[in-house]
Amino acid sequence: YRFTHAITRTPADSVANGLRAVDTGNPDGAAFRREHELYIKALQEAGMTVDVLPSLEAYPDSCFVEDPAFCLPEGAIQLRPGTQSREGEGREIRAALEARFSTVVDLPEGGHVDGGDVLTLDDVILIGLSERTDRAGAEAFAAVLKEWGYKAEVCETPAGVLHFKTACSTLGEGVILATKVMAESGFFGDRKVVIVPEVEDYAANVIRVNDVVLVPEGYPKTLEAIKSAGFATKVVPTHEARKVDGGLSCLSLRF
Ligand code: CIR
Repeated sequence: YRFTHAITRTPADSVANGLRAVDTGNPDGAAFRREHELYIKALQEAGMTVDVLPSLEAYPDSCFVEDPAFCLPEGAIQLRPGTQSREGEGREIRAALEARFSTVVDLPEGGHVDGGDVLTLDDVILIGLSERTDRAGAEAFAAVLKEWGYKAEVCETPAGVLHFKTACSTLGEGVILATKVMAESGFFGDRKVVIVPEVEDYAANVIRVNDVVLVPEGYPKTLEAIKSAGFATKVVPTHEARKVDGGLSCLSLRF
């Protein structure tokens, strides 16, 4: 969670057609862009240099740049998102990865991985199988990570959760934030887990950036739980992103 850089992409007006599990109304492009600016500002205030890529109308979900790539100090991996309308987003983000990394590799052919299914902990990288991430993709991805010297484990994302990280995040210092279902999954061994109060499940997706945890606006119980666990927080609005199942982590690649 010590980062110097982030890659983001401006939301397009076509985000109104973004994918969602439950329809609660379309996000508005202009309102989303205003929230996105506050998000970028929060990353900058946390000490990061933020690349802002231009919006892509052809890809309604393309502001969720976390899904088509994964970044580590050793290099970046161009992924293959596991839903047809997003598959081309990997190609679209390639140049931005190459501008920041000397090593950029492709997820080996065959499977699919969404970056939203990848949780980086201090000692292991967890890859959640989901509607988007299949076993072939997860295993090929784990093999690349192992080549780069990381421990990687494949786990089963609980049913009804879009992405593994929709329901959990790293707070840093060995502490995880997770929904009750995720906390009871056994994936986290004996690590310390702060549990998200049940009515606030959406707030399980936070990001630790350097000294601060960014928390979505409107989840006071989760905010309090994170503060009580000893973390500095900053609240960021994600009301538009939420309408298309997006959260704080999805909106950037951090490295
Ligand atoms: C999608 O369904 O792909 C987008 N509407 C939301 C992606 C959220 N990304 C993430 O959780 N990493």
